[in-house]
Amino acid sequence: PRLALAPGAWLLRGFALAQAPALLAQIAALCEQAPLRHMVTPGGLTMQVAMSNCGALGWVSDRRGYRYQTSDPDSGRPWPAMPPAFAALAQEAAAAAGFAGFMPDACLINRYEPGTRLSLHQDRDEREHGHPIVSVSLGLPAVFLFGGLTRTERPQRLPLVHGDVVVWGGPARLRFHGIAPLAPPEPGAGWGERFNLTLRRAG
Ligand code: MD5
Ligand code: FE
Repeated sequence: PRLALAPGAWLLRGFALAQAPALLAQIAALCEQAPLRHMVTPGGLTMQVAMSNCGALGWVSDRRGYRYQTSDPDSGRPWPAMPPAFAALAQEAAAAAGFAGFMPDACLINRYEPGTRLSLHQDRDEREHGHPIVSVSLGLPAVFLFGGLTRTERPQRLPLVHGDVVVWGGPARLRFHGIAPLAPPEPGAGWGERFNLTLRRAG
């Protein structure tokens, strides 16, 4: 069942639930090849979210700016290949939201610990903005901040839980968005952190 959040934005609740254990195992293996790290923004701030990438292109930030590149700046090696299951999941989710033929070439792996936030921003480092972005939530829940096309529009708050997939395309592709500070786990939660996979056509 798909829920329209806004024109071009579709929430597929639980779409990745069956594959979630396999996705988490693949994330752990990828992060042995290309460890999670806290990147620095062009303004000199260290990001709270820890990041890595897989696929032909990976998103990086440093004092010189934001960009996609084929190698991991920490090791100089190419990013690990994107697991076929990641690309297949992204393609199926995009198709369910009406974007047939989505072929991601970049997967950003975001890790949020309790207290971690991601401030309001737009995703505009990709070569073309005509492709959707597929976002997979795993582990601890988060409150997604879904803003407008200007920074000043007050964001809507959308809870995202383990297994949720959101497809951001068309007119939603350039909306401002962020993540509110992650709440500490409820007693008995199965996880201590949230992972988000963000699958894109960057090149
Ligand atoms: C997250 N990550 O939950 C989010 C999921 C990022 C990032 O924001 O840049 O790594 S992607 C959410 C997204 C992407 C593109 C457009 C919109 C949302 N949107 O229109 O709201 O860690
Ligand atoms: Fe973003």
